[in-house]
Amino acid sequence: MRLSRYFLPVLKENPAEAQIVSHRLMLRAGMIKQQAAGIYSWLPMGYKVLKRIEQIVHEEQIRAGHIPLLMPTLQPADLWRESGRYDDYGQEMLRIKDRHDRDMLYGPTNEEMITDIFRAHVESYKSLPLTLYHIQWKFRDEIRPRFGVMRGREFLMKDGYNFDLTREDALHAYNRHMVSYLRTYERMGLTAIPMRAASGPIGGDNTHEFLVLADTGESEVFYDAQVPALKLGDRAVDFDNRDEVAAICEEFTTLYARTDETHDEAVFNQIPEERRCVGRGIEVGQIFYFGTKYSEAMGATVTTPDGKRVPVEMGSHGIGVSRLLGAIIEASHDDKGIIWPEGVTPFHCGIVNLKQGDAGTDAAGDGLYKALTAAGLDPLYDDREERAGAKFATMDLIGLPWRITVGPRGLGNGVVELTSRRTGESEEMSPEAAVARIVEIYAPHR
Ligand code: 5CA
Repeated sequence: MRLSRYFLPVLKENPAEAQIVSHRLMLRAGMIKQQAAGIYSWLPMGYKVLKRIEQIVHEEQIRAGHIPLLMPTLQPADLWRESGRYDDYGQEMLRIKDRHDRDMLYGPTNEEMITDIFRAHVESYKSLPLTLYHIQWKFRDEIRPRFGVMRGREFLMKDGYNFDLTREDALHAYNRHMVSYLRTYERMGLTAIPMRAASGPIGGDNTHEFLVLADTGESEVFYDAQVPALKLGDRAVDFDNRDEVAAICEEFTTLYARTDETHDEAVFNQIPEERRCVGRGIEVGQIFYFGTKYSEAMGATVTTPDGKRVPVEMGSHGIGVSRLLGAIIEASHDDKGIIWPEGVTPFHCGIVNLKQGDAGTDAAGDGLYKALTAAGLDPLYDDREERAGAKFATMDLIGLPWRITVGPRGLGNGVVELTSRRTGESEEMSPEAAVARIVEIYAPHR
């Protein structure tokens, strides 16, 4: 994309309404625009990052054997009357009437609807195990929407639902989600720690939240200092292998890590004092096992191998897709702006032309742009008639991890400059070598 033709409405001033750095930077970098409390338009660059995050979520869900579908945002109230949650959900649920005076709602989650789909189409244990998921907008009429996309009213969630014959099978699905989430967050450059949590309105007795450590997080967290160092890395995981998946979950959940809801001071105090950490975290996902809570209420049953009919075992699993943009920025920024991890960056690399209008630099900038594009990458070429300082400030603000700077002086020596946004370090090299380096950097991310 050529910046001269793009729509990147950056703000010079700090927006007064933003209390935390991620909200401030998303507004300043022209990624979102508020339309009502907790409701945002996703401007082109924000939308691009949202799509990159969605793509990673899809890839990791599919890797774990889960199947995508798409359910609507609007739901009939009657489904929720069946589960008993229509009255329980309270004022967080946005209730709507259609022209026939029928009660509808904007879905805050989809346990009821997915159970309805299941009972309409599945009869036998032979169709199990089954995990269906979607990435769809949700609405929760939060009492205090704040921090931009972090606590919105309308927000994008990946929600998945497993259907299994036995409790053991459902617990394997739970573990499978835990492991696939670990890789999902790691690909986004995040350390998200699974912490034992409380289940709230979803229900069930087994649940973990995934928390990204950040001072601006809404949850208080207590953990062993060794936990954040745990990494899944590029281990190949066989998601059908129960023991292997369970062993990984054990590795990640044995050391102490809990939210304030489940914190136990006595157990915490058994950790050596120098390893006891108290901090704050952003909840970027949660997994639940709730057994037959919805299937019993809604009559979702399957036949067993010996011909009985039993309610199907279930769990649900959510990732806060739009919240993740805020969480990633909270975890990765400096005083100049955002620093995108390679896995989610809106553009792979920026190209700054220091002397727009000069035949030599224009040709070199165009050449780099074409070469990167031809290599399947997505560069952002700052070809505006602007001062160098303004161009650098924009690049630093929007946070592309790599920048190639093209100027007449370097070109005189046959070189351009490749700069890392994270370290600020620059290296001179030929334009061809710079392209080759960017291609190499992104190879693991494609
Ligand atoms: N049905 C279950 C799992 S699919 C469920 O709704 N879980 S949840 O309530 O924990 O939501 C899943 C994730 O959505 C949360 O971990 C959080 O990251 C995100 N989320 C929840 N509320 C909001 C909100 N108001 N704004 C942005 N993200 C949110």
